[in-house]
Amino acid sequence: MNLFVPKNKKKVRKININKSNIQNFEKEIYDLFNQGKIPYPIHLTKGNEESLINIFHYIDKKDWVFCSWRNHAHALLHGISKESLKSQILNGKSMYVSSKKHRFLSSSIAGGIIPISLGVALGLKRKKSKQRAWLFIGDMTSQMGLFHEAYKYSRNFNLPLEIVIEDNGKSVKTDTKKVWNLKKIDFPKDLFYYKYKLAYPPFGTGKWVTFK
Ligand SMILES: Cc1ncc(C[n+]2csc(CCOP(=O)(O)OP(=O)(O)O)c2C)c(N)n1
Ligand SMILES: [Mg+2]
Repeated sequence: MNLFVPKNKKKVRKININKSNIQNFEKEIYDLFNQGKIPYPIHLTKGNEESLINIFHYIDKKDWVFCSWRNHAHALLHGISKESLKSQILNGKSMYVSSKKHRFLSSSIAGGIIPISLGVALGLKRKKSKQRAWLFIGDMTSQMGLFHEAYKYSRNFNLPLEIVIEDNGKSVKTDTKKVWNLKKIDFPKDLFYYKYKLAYPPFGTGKWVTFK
C-alpha cells in the first residue's frame, strides 16, 4: 500500500501542480546546489509526488500545514510560489521554509513541529474555526515519544489535527525498523500514511560541492 487515507475524509481543493512541476523545481535546486550557489543545507524530495498531490486535495487553502526539513513539495502544493520558495532556499531556509500568509511552517528539529501543530489545533478549536492543522512527519519522527503524547492529546481532546506519516523507511541512512526492531510501522487508522522510496540522498545531493 502506498497511500492510506482514513475513512470519511473529503477532498476540498483543486490542485494545479503536477508531478513534473515538483520534480523540475527540485531538479533546479539540485543543480544550483551542485554549482555551489546554495552554501546551506538542503533536503530534496522525489518519489512521493503522487501521494502528496493526492493528500493535498484534502487540505483547505486556509488550513495550517506543518512539516519537516523535507518540505519543498509541500510548500508548492500549499500555494507558496516557486519564486518565493526558491528565494527562501537560496537564503539558507530550505530546512525551515515558512509563510505566515500561506499558514505554512516547517522545522529542521526532528519532532519540533509536533507541539506547535498541536497548539495551533487547540487554538483553532478554541476559536471555533472550521480550519484544521496538518502535521507531516517522517517514519522515524512518528516513533518519537513526543509524537505519541501529541497524538493521544489531540484525539482525547478532539482537536482538528490531521496527521500524515511519510514513510521512506529511513532515518537519514539508518533503517527505522531496525532501530526499533519493528516488522512494519504500525499506525492508527485515523492518520494519513504513505510509503515511498526517496530518490534523492537524505540530505544535500550526494556530491562534494565547492561553495563560492
Ligand atoms: C532533535 C533532532 N535530532 C536529530 C536530528 C537529525 N536528523 C535529521 S533528519 C533525521 C531523521 C528523521 O527521519 P524521518 O523522521 O523518517 O524523516 P525523513 O528525513 O526520512 O523524511 C534526524 C535524526 C534533528 N534534525 N533533530
Ligand atoms: Mg524517514
